[in-house]
Amino acid sequence: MSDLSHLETSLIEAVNAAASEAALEAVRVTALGKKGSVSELLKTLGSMTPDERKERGPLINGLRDRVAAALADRKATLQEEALSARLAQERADVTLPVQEGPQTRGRIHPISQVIDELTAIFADMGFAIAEGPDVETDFYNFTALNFPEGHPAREMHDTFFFSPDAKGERKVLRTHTSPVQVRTMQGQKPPIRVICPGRTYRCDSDQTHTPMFHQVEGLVIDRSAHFGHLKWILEEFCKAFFEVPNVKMRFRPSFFPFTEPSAEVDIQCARKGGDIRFGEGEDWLEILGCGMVHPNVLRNVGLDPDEYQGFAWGMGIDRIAMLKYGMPDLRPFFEADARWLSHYGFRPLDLPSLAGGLSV
Ligand code: 2NL
Repeated sequence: MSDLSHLETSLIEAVNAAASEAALEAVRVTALGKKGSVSELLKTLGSMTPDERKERGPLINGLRDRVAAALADRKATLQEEALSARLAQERADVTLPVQEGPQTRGRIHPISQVIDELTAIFADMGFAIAEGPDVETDFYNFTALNFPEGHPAREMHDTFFFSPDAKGERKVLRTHTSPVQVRTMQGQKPPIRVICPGRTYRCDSDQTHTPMFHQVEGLVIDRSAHFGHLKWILEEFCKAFFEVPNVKMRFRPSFFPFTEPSAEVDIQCARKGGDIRFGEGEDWLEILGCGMVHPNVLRNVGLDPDEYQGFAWGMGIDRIAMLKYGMPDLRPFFEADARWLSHYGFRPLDLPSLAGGLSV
């Protein structure tokens, strides 16, 4: 028996001396592996007499169980020590800001943001959104809007013309969103209250003009819609959009072929340094054009000017976006520069609403 207890002592010592899981595995193989010392002892049981086996069996099995238990113990201890060492070394600073993942890194372009803001404001006043094609016929872009054939106003628009088609018709890239309102008036009966935001095109490119830009136009047609309603709507819009409690507005007589009378509208502002603020100060800034829909336009869409009247207005989205969000240059709007967008863009889940704030 002393040979067994001798073996046990030396194996247990080796187990407890193992300094790593790899060293411990080596000890396990020398004892319990296929050719291990304990396994070899177990093999001898087969050739013993029943009496011998009765005596040696429990001793050898006991030895195997105690060695296996010591191995398991040591393994647990080594794993615990390794974990404590890692925990002591790898520290997480829970006060660090959470890194932005791809889901939150995306940004809404300022033009999309401003269109969402316009939509929230005018939807609250009962307006619907209307859209139409970018490629238009001469009729929808000009003729229906009271531009006479060959009238110089057609040249004023720096129109992009397509080559004439088989029928000799020359399509255009729309120079304003007014064709959408013409289609709306043809397609539904008054009362009509729509705004039409969208892309517009003019062959013009410099510091303050890009060949593609964005416009929003509004249109109201009813039996008694008048200039007083127009002024109220524009005033409410300016207060809501620029997020100020009051703003003075100035209506100057102007000319558009599609409205009569027509006006250009300035809003009160204060210029301090490079900064501009609305609803205060003594300066004026032009932001839109408007007027009463010309009787010829009503006739062109099949409405009787003696029964119906209305008003319309139009303004540049890019321009009011620059004014509101202090962007000095128009060109980066269309350069798809991710650094510019991460600076001037908006978080995708901060949807503008009148209740929650337009630009929080
Ligand atoms: C401007 C001026 C304006 C309109 C657009 C319009 C549309 C129809 C009938 C009558 Cl269908 N008018 N639109 C009216 C006045 C001015 O835009 O300076 N835009 C940037």
